[in-house]
Amino acid sequence: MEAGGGRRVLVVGAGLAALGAAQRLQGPGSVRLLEAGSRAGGRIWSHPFASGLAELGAHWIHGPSEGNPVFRLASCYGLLGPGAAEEENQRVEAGGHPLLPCVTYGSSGKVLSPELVSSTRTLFSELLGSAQAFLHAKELPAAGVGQYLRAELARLAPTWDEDEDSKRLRLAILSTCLKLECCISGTHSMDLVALGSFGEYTSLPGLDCTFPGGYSSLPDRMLAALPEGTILLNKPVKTIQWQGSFCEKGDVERIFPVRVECEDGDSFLADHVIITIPLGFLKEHHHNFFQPPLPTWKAEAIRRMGFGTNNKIFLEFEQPFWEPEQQLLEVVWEDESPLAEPSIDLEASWFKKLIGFVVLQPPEQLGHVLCGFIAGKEAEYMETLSDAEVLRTMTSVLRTLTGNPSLPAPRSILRSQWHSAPYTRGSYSYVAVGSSGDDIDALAQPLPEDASDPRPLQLLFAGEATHRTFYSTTHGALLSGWREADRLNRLPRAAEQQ
Ligand code: 6YU
Repeated sequence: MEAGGGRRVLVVGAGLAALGAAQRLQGPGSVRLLEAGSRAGGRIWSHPFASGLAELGAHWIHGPSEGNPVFRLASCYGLLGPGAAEEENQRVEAGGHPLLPCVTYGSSGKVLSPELVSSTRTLFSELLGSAQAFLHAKELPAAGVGQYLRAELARLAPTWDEDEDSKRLRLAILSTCLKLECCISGTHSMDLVALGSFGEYTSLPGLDCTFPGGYSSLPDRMLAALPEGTILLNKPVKTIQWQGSFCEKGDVERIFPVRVECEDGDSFLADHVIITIPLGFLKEHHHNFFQPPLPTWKAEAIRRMGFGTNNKIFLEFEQPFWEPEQQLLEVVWEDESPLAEPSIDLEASWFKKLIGFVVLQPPEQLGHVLCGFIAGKEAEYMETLSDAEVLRTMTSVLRTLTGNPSLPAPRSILRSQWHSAPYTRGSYSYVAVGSSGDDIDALAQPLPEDASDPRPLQLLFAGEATHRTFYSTTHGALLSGWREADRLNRLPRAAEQQ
């Protein structure tokens, strides 16, 4: 979008939704991004660690194939490795789950039988498939995905024809499967995820891939393509006044309906504002952030939707203790069962929520680095601990799992703290019990809601939480930004001149 006359558009945030919107806006006018933080990318954040980079936010392109705009854009910029575009990889259906060569450690210090692990995973993925089939069902057997899965397991477990030890281990493996699902959905418990909407999230085909030069290479390239000065960093927005009549000092002719005030006192006038801030921030601040406040239907959608925490813990080792072909080290606490109540003593057992570790590839470039995943209240509790405490706990967990009490401690640690991040307040959205895809659409609706308002589209809403089928992903975020830019691009010029 060219500078000069024409409509004035502000975009709040500089994550993928915001950059996508800025990239797509057309016609005369100006666009400016106001970002609270000191960098672009938002929940995409490649951070130096060990001898390479660690992804503190998004890790993979989920479903890298032609239908995925992040894949298309990244390929077009030449940011992906040679394997990503191979046709064979693009046809893989992983359903959002990492397909990596795996070893499963039990808490008794032994590696669990790959056959038992694999047959249990198959059972769990069949159950997940059946949970997704309730999308248009009139009646539901349970409100949450977790309750449904546990009821099914309680029904099935007595029919398993195996010894008590294998049954106990199978249930423990299923506990880990449930925790992995919490990481994927970004929730504390699958009991909080709405069963009726679970099938609405759509997986794209393709073997999940990473960015050899870091995920941040994508937002960096998108930003570099915008005119200089488009982005203002360290500019947290405090309030957005809309339905107003504001003018610049010395120019009473040009009236703007929106005024955006930043925490540092600076203010900006606009015809349109695209709001891409995370749902976690909106949940906490929308009451005072918008003046006048949001209509009740939108505020209620924000309240009902889910936004949880998924964190990563990176550990760098002098030497690997895992085999070169192993890319996922899974963790099973053998005394756990999805049929028993989980512990609520965070201090004593937060680390048991960790699902295991992905081995970062390639080690020649990145060093010997494990990336642990942990979701929910336990992930939030982990954020309150010091690096040294987390490193100590991880060392003790790994010594227990490997049965090696003298396993060398990691030489360094880095972890994400998305729940404490003031402008994010968590990791990504999910459809919570009591909510549905309609709430995602409500969040995406522009304001004012009256389509005949002479000053339409004052507030537009983008961001991962506004995409009905691709919420929680980078491609959902990018598409939402394009969607809102297209909405503005379609606005007749006459309406813009008001
Ligand atoms: C993906 C993946 N992935 C791991 C972890 C996280 C996320 N995601 P942004 O937040 O980027 O931008 C908003 C900006 O606004 C931000 O910069 C703020 O600073 C700014 N802001 C806020 N308030 C402001 C104010 N007041 N003033 C000014 N500015 C303000 N996605 O595709 N692959 O591997 C992962 C992962 C730890 C935290 C992820 C992944 C999610 C994406 O990172 C995320 O959706 C987008 O980056 C968001 O972009 P945005 O522009 O909307 O906001 C069945 C079913 C299950 C459903 N889930 C299945 C999918 C699972 C998702 N995968 C997750 C896994 C990982 C590992």
